[in-house]
Amino acid sequence: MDPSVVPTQPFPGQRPGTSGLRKKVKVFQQPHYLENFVQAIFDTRPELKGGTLVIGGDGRYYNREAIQVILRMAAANGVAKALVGRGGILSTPAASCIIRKHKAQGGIILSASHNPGGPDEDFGIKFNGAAGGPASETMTEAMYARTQTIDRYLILTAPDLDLDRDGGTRLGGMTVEVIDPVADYAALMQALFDFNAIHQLFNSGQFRMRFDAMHAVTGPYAQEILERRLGAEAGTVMNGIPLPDFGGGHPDPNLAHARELVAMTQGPDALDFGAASDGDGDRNMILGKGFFVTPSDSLAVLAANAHLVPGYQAGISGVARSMPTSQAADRVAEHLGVECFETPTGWKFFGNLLDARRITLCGEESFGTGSDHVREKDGLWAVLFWLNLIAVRRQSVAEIVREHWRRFGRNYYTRHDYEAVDSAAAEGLMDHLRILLPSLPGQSLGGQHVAYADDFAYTDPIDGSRSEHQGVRIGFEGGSRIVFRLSGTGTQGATLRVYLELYEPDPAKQGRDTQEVMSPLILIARELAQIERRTGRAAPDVIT
Ligand code: VG1
Ligand code: CO
Repeated sequence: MDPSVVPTQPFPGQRPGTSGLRKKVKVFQQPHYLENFVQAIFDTRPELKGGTLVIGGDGRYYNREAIQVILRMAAANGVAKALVGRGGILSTPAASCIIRKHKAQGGIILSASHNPGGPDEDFGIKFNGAAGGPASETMTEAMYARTQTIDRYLILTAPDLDLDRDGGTRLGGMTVEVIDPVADYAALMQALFDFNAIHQLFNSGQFRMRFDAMHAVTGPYAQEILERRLGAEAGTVMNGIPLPDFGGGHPDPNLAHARELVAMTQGPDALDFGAASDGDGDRNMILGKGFFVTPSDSLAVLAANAHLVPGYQAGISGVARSMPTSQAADRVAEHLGVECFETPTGWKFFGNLLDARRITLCGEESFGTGSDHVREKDGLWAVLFWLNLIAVRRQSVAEIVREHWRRFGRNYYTRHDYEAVDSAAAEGLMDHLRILLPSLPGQSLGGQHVAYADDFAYTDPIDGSRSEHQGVRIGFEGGSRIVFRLSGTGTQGATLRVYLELYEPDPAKQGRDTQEVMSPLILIARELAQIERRTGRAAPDVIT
């Protein structure tokens, strides 16, 4: 089984986006396409030679085929040991946990997260480093540069391995160990949260919940943790079997795509608690009885209550949020007297702050919350955190959040997405906004005074690296904000994201409908960016 050296040629466009390289399955299926990118990982991460590599994915279409190729390439590139999740399954947070626990040099995760799966849908691949977190921009730029000059890759000729049985085998000079994808992760959750308290909550007869795994990777994790270890009744986990096409849906836990679950938390027979996770298990949505918790509020509530949970009893060292995430967490940080950081969109920007222990909790408005327990956002972790809080505080989700608003004020928040817009039109819209920026401060838009307007740039406080053009921010006096940016995870045209935030300190005005409260800001955003004229869209495709 000598490694073959296969001649190849560069493909254009193998630059990782917000979270890895995402393309249509058909693009990945072209001869040499996957191989080129994987070889670029091995060529730019020399520590993998002689090291341990974790491999797994969200179970989507092409997951198993890709893993077999990556294993043969890992062996040919001198990796000493590969740890693979049984059935090729590893959620993103579990992969991060396993990299850290087994002191691996890195991991390759196959996922396009919340994007649909299937032969005509999306696939993705990302590399995580030894700390367990997504590759930094410096690393992904090096990989991209390598893909542009690549002329060969190394691969063994060998039959497919059986990935469905735990245990070790050899592939050339490499050991392959098929591991339980859930065990290490479940043990970590048990170390962080008060499982007895949650167990009692589930058995109180006073609490009904459902967890929607959306036919994606968290099914087996949620069944083990919620149903088996915590004693939730059978059937608590819905859509619990990972399917290659996620049952035909978008495995995206939000009000638009998790409709069935949302409906179960409404009406006379409403559940007390509903939660969902995405394709690769790193996102979460939290619902109470007739109540939706915005991810921005969720981060703020977790920060304010962290001391009630065993894993964070000693308090938190700091908080970070992505720039478009609402400023609700900032107010909590100020109250606690801890640092608060505003980073560009994408989990990779939290890694340095977590490693340096400057922050304990972090989150994004896009249904991502996490902590220093791993280096990825973590869907089930957030769900368990909420369950732990409910068990300890003996209050409903709505009571906990409303009390939070009374104390800190409410940051009304919504995001409007315009999907698959013509790329040139979307770029033109952003250019138009950038040109307007210098003239905006001091102006009045729709009766609101612009306090600042800029194109967000970030200097990492730990390594000094700089990231520019991370989104256009317009801040108003009083704390309202409008943010515009283009998505870095889509695979078709461009997606324009418009993020809107309005601060309301008065408890008497905190119970209003979000879209109604936001309507003046929405109008300002649409007019300022000339959304309809430039994109041809009169309304957003998805509102969250
Ligand atoms: C989106 C979200 C971002 C998140 C990223 C990856 O990126 O906005 O907050 O980190 O997805 O999440 P973008 O560039 O499309 O806005 V996941 O769950 O896809 O790994
Ligand atoms: Co995800």
